[in-house]
Amino acid sequence: MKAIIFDLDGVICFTDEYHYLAWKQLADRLGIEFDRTINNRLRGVSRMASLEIILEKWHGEPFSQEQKEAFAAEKNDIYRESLKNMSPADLAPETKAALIELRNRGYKLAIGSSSKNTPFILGQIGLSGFFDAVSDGNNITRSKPDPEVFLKAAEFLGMEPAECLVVEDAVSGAEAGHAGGFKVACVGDAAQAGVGDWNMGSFTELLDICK
Ligand code: B16
Ligand code: MG
Repeated sequence: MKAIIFDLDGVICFTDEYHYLAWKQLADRLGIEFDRTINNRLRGVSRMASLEIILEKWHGEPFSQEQKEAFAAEKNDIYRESLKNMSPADLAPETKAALIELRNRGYKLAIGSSSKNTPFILGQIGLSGFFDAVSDGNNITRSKPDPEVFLKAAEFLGMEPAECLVVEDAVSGAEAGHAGGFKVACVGDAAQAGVGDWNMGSFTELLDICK
């Protein structure tokens, strides 16, 4: 392995709680049942696909595309307000140290995130310009579990999928990695589901996998 492609939300930083709270605020306003179990299905999934999952519990008249886009924008405004409070202190010191150690070991490092807010988040946590490549929601047309975001990251790095390890917290993200021909190391929800080639208890276990 020559490169590592990191998912952002749930791997490098914990914006997943902000996503949950923002969707919860929208769902409560619309009177739609939404809880943390449903929220787990939104991990790694694009904004509009997330909204469709939430609307499965809507039993009224179907919403128009225009209304759905307004709901997604409303959620994103709430979410972006929370992101404004993030700072480099939201990057765990052990995560930052592990990233630097992996770079020192000679690995190329990239981001593979479904989020269109990736550049803003990387800026907030002090990682703008740190990665060798960033593939995110702004350069893809198909969201995880489609492998497009990771294939683009490998392409930006000039590497083949077989040369890259994907690190993911979402089951949909692990599926995307495998569909693209990558090995996948999981943390969090995906590790608990046991869907990775490695299922880690913490991010720093990567230092044992990538010697
Ligand atoms: P945005 P990741 C994903 O980020 C999140 O896990 C998912 O919950 C979110 O809906 C998606 O980004 C899109 O985010 O609304 O900011 O474009 O895990 O792929 O880094
Ligand atoms: Mg994630």
